[in-house]
Amino acid sequence: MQLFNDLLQAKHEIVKDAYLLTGLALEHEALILGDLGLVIGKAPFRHMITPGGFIMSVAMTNCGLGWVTDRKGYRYTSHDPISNQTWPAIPDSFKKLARAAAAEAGFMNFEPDACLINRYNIGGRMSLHQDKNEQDFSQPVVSVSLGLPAVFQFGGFERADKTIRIPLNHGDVVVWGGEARLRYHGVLPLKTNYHPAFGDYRINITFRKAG
Ligand code: MD3
Ligand code: FE
Repeated sequence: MQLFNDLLQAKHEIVKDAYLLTGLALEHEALILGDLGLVIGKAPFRHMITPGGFIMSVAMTNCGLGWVTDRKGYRYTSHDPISNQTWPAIPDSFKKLARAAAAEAGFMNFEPDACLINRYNIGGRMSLHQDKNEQDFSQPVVSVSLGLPAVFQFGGFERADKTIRIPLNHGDVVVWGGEARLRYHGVLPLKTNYHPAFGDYRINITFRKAG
């Protein structure tokens, strides 16, 4: 299966300090899928509530430290509020992919402690936002796309700044660090589609240093 993956792999600089690494997750796919199944067996996907009271269209779960939202606000927690157990540990296969991707983009020794897993169904979307619940903006964010394709929106440092659209496919990895770390970004509504392994879902796994 891996014979041709290197032909699909390429590195594109989107803007300064933001890189699209096409196909990078493909060589890690079997291990990632196995470990993803173990994580969601312990911490199932759920639709969280925004501080404003809206149900998110994207279903989420976590491993390591977990990003949560409810009427009280956005934050990172050590425990899953549904099970009251600690979130599952970040699997070694996930850490290995995150470190390899960060290094490929020039961010050495990335040690993520938080991993958010987003599940989009058809029509699922994420409106423009900044990721700013983390302690240390000097560390990059690594984002792994699996399953259905999506169009990512990438903007500036203010919500009203112009955005560009970047198609993201199964196996693509994006690394955002340095000056790109606080750019606005979002995901346009998923189009009707079918992926052989993921059916009508897109999964996005993001790695961060939150603590
Ligand atoms: C650009 N998720 O969970 S991460 C999120 O496809 C989120 O589910 C997206 O945005 C998704 O917060 C993809 C993309 C991402 C993450 C951090 C960034 C883009 C970024 C930080 C700065 C700039
Ligand atoms: Fe984000």
